[in-house]
Amino acid sequence: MALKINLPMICVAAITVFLMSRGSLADAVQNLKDLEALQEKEMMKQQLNAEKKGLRQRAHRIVANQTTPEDRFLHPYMEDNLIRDVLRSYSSYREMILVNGGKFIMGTNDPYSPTGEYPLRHVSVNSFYLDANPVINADFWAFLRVRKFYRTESEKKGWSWVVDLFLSNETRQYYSVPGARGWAAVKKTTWNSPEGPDSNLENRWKHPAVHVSWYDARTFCEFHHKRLPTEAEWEYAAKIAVTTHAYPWGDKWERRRANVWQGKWPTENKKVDGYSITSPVDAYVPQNLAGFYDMIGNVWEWTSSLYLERSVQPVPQASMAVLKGGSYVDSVSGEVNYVVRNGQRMGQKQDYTAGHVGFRCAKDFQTVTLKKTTPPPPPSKPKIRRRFHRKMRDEL
Ligand SMILES: [Ca+2]
Repeated sequence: MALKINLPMICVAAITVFLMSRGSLADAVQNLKDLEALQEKEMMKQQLNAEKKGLRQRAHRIVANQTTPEDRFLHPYMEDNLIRDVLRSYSSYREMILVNGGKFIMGTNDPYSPTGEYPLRHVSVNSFYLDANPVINADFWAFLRVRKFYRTESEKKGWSWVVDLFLSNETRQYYSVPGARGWAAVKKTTWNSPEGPDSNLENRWKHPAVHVSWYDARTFCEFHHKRLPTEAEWEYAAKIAVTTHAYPWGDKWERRRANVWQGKWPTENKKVDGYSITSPVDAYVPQNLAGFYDMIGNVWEWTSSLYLERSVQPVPQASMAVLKGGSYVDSVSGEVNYVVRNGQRMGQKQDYTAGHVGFRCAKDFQTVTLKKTTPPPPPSKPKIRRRFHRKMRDEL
């Protein structure tokens, strides 16, 4: 019986043998995907470099709103979560933005400025890194888990300032002492019980850490090999794309850009912006082109600068530090507490703690210089074995 030769079968067999000899098809597809990913990464790198060259006076990164679904985050109160797992799940909240140094205009022409902003002047800052958002509760929790014996200022004092409107009836009756202008000094209030002993941080891990003093903020930053920004650095970063304008995005107030107070202080909070107390640090889109979140509104932020009444004869007030940005208890018009704007400032003692004060960290920019690689020494010349040559010559 003659064997029928089927041509397609031979082709399939040949290809199969070929593929078997070169690895499986799946491997080949995977290799291709890897290569494409590598190419894409390279292209992004080139694009970023091009952007850097075009944005010399601005920051290097432009960020879109990157709100992540809540279920992707690990919550510290769950006992079996290790610190590193919690930190990893909140890693996008620890980004720093490189700000290229330069000059900008700071201050006002009003010699009687109540916030001491006089005079109007040119200020220059060196390049530096600044946190893209205020430090969040999850990171502060992790810091205190590592520094187990560190006690925050409000824990040491045993109380902190809270807006009276946010207290429960029980806390108001048994734990609080009324203060001025709608505030109350509340016992057992600290970073993880922000409105008194019956409050907690549930659903607030992405909110800024509050009830932290200047000392607490400085200790946290130093723990992460960072530092607090100066007032000039903070304001330069806020104004990075708009120079002298009132808000990080321009001159005109825009709704849903910052968490401030709407309503009659201190008894009414309409929360038109969606939040009555603090808000997640990425609740709104970044406030400027550089990608900074929550520069104005939400919480005041500590700086490393001393609070100076800049009158004609500046008088340093050594026991106070500058806070920037305004908070959820401040307003656009100034009818309620401070006017929220880029240049706004407040002075508080370094041990001051309250529910509307947080911070973000900065870091020096150091130019990375590549190490000079020394070229390998030239190959040494082969030693001439004279005796051998002499012998060879003799033989010849
Ligand atoms: Ca609000």
